[in-house]
Order: sequence, then structure tokens, then C-alpha cells
Amino acid sequence: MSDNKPHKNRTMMQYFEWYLPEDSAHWKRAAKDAAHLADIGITMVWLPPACKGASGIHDVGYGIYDPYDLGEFDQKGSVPTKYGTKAEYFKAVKSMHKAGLKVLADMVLNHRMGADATECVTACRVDSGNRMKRISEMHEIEAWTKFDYPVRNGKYSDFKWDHRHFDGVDRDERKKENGVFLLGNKNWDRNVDDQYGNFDYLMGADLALDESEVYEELKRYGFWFTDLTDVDGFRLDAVKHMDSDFYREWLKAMREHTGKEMFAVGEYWHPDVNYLQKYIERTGGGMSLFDIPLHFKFHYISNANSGFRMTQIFRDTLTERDSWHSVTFVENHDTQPGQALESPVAPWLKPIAYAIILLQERGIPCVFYGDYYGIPHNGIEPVKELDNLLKLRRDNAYGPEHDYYDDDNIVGFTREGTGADQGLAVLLSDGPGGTKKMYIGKAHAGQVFEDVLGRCTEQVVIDPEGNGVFRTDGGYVSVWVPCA
Ligand SMILES: [Ca+2]
Ligand SMILES: [Ca+2]
Ligand SMILES: [Ca+2]
Repeated sequence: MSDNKPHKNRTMMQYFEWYLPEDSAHWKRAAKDAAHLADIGITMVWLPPACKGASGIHDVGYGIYDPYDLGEFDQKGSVPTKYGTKAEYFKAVKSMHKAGLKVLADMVLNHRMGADATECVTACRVDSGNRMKRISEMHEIEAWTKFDYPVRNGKYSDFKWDHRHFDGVDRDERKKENGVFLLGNKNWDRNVDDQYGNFDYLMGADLALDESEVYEELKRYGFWFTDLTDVDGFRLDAVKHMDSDFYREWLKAMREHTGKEMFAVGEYWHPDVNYLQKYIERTGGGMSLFDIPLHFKFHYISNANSGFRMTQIFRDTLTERDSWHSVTFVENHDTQPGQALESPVAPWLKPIAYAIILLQERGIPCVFYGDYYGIPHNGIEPVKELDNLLKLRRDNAYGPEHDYYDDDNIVGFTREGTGADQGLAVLLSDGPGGTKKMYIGKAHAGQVFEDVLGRCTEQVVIDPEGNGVFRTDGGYVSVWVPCA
């Protein structure tokens, strides 16, 4: 019986990878896959950006051109986006809802790309390594800052963007000069990452979030988008380049408007957990963040040839410091080979890393599409253990946890479960194989456990005190559950 479960474990899936085919068929794939995703235990699906990017169907979605074009207008070379049309996006969301899944929309509000025209504006160039340092006089430049959306022609919104709504650009078209330019009378937004003096500027035309017209427009847009699509929350792009005050207010407005929880997870790409905690605090706890420090641990372990001290795996991670706001992940579209933040996790470590994030109590795990379905572009195979691990998360990973991160190589944990038919024990090693005695609860005394992943074929009998002696192979993981 599953009635005695305290709650159903929440599990997110990032439903795309960088090199999906540019066939505008992804929303259709998502719609078709909804029932299957629910069945394997996914509860929240992060869909890629639905808006028209500057490079049309070639745009993964982060080079945003028109936020009101969800694949409806013949702009940037096509009606559909890389993933399909507006109607197909709606259908994907509806199919997900029908299957009982929540949908997170990918919000890209930091910058705009592919402006319709240039404007002559005053600006000064700043040092790209220290954006607070001006390295030119104020002078006139020709900036790509005019977004009129002539094809959409005012449908849904007649808001037109120009230089007043942006802080900076990366090109003076007049001199064909690339660099970071701060527009006249503007200041870089505050409460952003402090790399390069101030990391407000990332790319394209950077939105001036401290201008009230910009805030009001983004609020209207959020209302329009959530009303129309009925999504259940957000993945927020590039938040380290966006004022935390903006998101504190914007998320509050979205939650009031929709009357829903509107779960939100931000991408603050920084290996230092203190930056992540500071941002969460400044948003009033309004958003979770991806646990980047934990991802980097997985990346280091991959290349350490067993030299990583597994006792330290959670040290200074968001999961350790603030698990309530932590979304754990192994890889994403930016860390996969060939991408901007490439920091891949080795194939041998993936079953281990997924066993940790899926079966431990802390954090909400996010499964990467490229790990579940593989990445044909790079010849990367699916992680074959994922179906089993997801099922274990859905059915067994409940109840009190007992951690054994007490060895440089062989570490593990148990979950007691909430009934004698549940619970599990996980043992793993980044070096040689071996055994460990772990407590799994007196309720399991006398029960026989087997390794679901199948590498260990022996049975483990739980002793009267509630302990079992579990084994793992080197560089792998075993997951033990009561025999059927
Ligand atoms: Ca500003
Ligand atoms: Ca910015
Ligand atoms: Ca080690």
C-alpha cells in the first residue's frame, strides 16, 4: 500500500538538451511523452524557452527576441520556434497537466537580442574585466536597442523597447566595435553578482530593471504569459545578472496574480555557495537555486581518479546549507560537452550521482533530458540506471535518512521507509569496492535485501538491531531494497 507515504517525492525533469534537432517538433514530443514522464515518477517538467529567439528555429531559446511570440508570428525566419508553434506549446502544457505534471516555463528576462533597428545614443565603453571602470569618454554610438516588432504589429502588447529601457550593449555598429558599452544616464543594476566589478551585463541589450517602465512591462508580460499558458512555475534564466530586488517583487506579483504556489528555481551560476545563499536571502526566500557547488563536486570526482574525499561531497553545497531551496542536478544544457559552462560529469559517475540526488531526502532533484534520452550529437548514451533509480525515488525513498559519509571512498546512506515494504540502502565508491554496516531501522529486522542495480548478487539480511552489511563494486553504486 502506498497510502502511508507522507507525501509523494517531487522530481523535476529538464526536458531538453542543447543539440535537439531544429525540427520544431519538440512540443509534440513533450505532449506525447507526458503520460510516460508521470509514470516514471517525474512531477515537474522544465520546458525550454517558448519565445522567439533572434536566430529563429536555430535558437535554443536564450537569445530572446520577442517574448510575446510563442511561435505565432513570421519573425526571424519562421512562424515556429526551434520547438514548435504556440498552439503546440499549449498542447504540451495541457498534456502535462492531464498527466498530473506541473510545468515550469523558462523565463529569459535579462536581455534581448536581434533588435529591429539601431539608435544613435550616448554611451561610454567600460573595461570588460571591471565594468565599473569607464575607459572612454561619453560619445555617440549606434546601438541595437530598437525593438518595434513590426510583424506582430501590437498584438498582445504595444510596448516598444528602445535605449531608455536598457543599461548596456556589446556593439557600436557605427565603428563596428565590440565591447561593453554603458548607455548614457544609466547605471548597472545593483544586487547582482560582483564578478567584473558588477556582472549586470551578460549579453545583447541588457534590460534596465531599475527603470519603472521596464518593471511594469515585465509584470504585464508575466501576467499575460501565466494567464495564457497556465504554467505552474518558472525556471529563471541568468539571475546572477539580475537585481534580486526585481525578482523578489516580480515573483510576489506573479504569485498574487495566479493564486498559485508558482515554484521558481533560478540559475545563479557560481561555485561559491555563499553567493547563492545571499541571493536567496535577498529575494526573501522567494526562489530556489540550482545547487551549482554540488554539480562541481560531481565534476571534480569525475576526474580525480578516486582521489576525491567522499566525506566532503556535501561540504559547502546549497544542499548542505539550505536544502529547502536547493534543486540538485548532475548535468544541464550548459554543462554538456561543447557548451558555455562545460563541466561534464563522467559516464561512470552518473549512476552514482543520480543515486545520491534521487534517493536522499535533501533537495529537489532535476533529471537532465540528455542523461535520460542520451545526446546523439555527442554519441552520449542514456544513463541506463535512471529508470530504476526514478522508480526507487517514487516508491522507496521515504522516511528517516541515516548518512554514512565517513570514508574517503566508500560512502552511503539509508532511508528507513514508512512501511516494512519500503526503505532502501545506497552504497557507492569513487575508488575500490567494499562493504559498510549501515542502520536502516529495527522495523526491517530479519528482512532480506537485494541490489536493484544488479551488480551485487548476494542477499543481505538485516540484523535484530536494524543494521545490514552492504557491499558495492568500485566506481559504482548499489541500491538495496527488501526482496519482493
Ligand atoms: Ca540600471
Ligand atoms: Ca542584467
Ligand atoms: Ca575518494
